[in-house]
Amino acid sequence: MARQSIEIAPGAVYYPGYLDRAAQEALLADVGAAIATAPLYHPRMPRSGKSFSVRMTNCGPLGWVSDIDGYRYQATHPETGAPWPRIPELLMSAWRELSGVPFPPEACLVNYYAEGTRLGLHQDRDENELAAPVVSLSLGDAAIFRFGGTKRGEATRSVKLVSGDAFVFGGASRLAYHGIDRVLTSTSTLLPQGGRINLTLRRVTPAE
Ligand code: MD3
Ligand code: FE
Repeated sequence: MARQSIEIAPGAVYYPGYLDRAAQEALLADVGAAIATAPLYHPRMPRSGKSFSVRMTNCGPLGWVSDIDGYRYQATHPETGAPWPRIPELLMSAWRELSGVPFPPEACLVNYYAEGTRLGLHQDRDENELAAPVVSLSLGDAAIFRFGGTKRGEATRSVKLVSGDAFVFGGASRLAYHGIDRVLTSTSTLLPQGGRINLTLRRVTPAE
């Protein structure tokens, strides 16, 4: 299924066009079903309680949440109290194909970017199994992704992510700073309401 891969930095491998249009539509249907059970919500920043502009939900045994008390993984949706829905099989198979590790992911964070939404530069370090990469898939409108080093202030580069692209961040890139500068509105017809969905698969607890 993967046609091409480009290592943009050690451990950061880009698979442009990983999912064709039919696979994107199938995945979107699965994600829509997950969102119907586990609604998108606006997480809040620790301490300040300020809302993220990105809306989020999760699939899998664990989901990443953020509220005024901090960031953490938990087994239930913060608003409904229900367990997160299962990770769709299409994503489990993408993980098997791309992650390079023999154990399954535990969390799939679903980020929804409406027009004008950004995600500031940050590291993903709430996971206790940093030997596993983060596998990311993009659906819908394109976005400008920013990727830097493992220290704040190091040089960054921009990559345009389009619907169907996959990215794997492991090894020396697992703790790289990254963020979404902007969504390029009306660049995809996949989401009827527009905007962009990003799915990130993660291992949270130690595998052994
Ligand atoms: C590099 N999501 O959910 S995906 C996130 O498009 C997140 O929604 C962005 O950053 C999005 O935490 C970026 C690309 C990505 C995801 C995880 C990474 C890049 C990463 C983890 C480590 C290094
Ligand atoms: Fe991140």
